[in-house]
Amino acid sequence: MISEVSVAGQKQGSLVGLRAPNDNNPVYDVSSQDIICQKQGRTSNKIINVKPGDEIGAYFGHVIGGAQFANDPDNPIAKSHKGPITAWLAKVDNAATASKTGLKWFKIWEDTFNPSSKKWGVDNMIANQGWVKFQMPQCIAPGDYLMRVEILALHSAHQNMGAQFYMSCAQLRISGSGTFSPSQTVSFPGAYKQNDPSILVNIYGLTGQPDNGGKTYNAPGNVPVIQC
Ligand SMILES: [Cu+2]
Repeated sequence: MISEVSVAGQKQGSLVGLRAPNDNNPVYDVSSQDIICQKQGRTSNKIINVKPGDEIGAYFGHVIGGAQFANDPDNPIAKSHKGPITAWLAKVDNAATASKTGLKWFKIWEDTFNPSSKKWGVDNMIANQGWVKFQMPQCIAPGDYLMRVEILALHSAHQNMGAQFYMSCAQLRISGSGTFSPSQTVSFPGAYKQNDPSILVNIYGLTGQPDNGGKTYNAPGNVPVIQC
């Protein structure tokens, strides 16, 4: 689960500014309200201040804080759990109190699959000790946002309802003078269908390796990352 956010290298504290689940079970049902910010768990009353261009980190661990026990092989996540990582924003009036439903989401970053290196976003997150890092786009307009960071594990996605979604939402207040207004947004739930070719997918090639058969992979949602 995502249990901490960093901004420009500053860790914000465990669960600070987050809407995070109480347990690390994934969401399977893409039509469920839980696909927005995971199962309702703890909601921080804090808002995280961000400037456009800041490096954002989202820390994923097996349990809150990281490892469940020393040398936990499933921290930050089991190595089998290959898949893409995406980050989304939705404008809200007040990030600490806004409802998570009915929002218009746009994608600000993704790390899907590199067919040459055969690395998935999850592989890169594991190599970075659970930290997912990306830049807050320069063009984002000032105001409050929910930021949704999603880890999608595809190791069992060849069966219906087998894809595992892990996400949390961060409560952000973005400063600056950006003017971006998204032309394409999606809803959660709604953006994903259980039988999307990115969700119902066999990522194992002919040799049984999680190499997506050497093909590229598009994260679900059918929207490109915004361009500033
Ligand atoms: Cu799992």
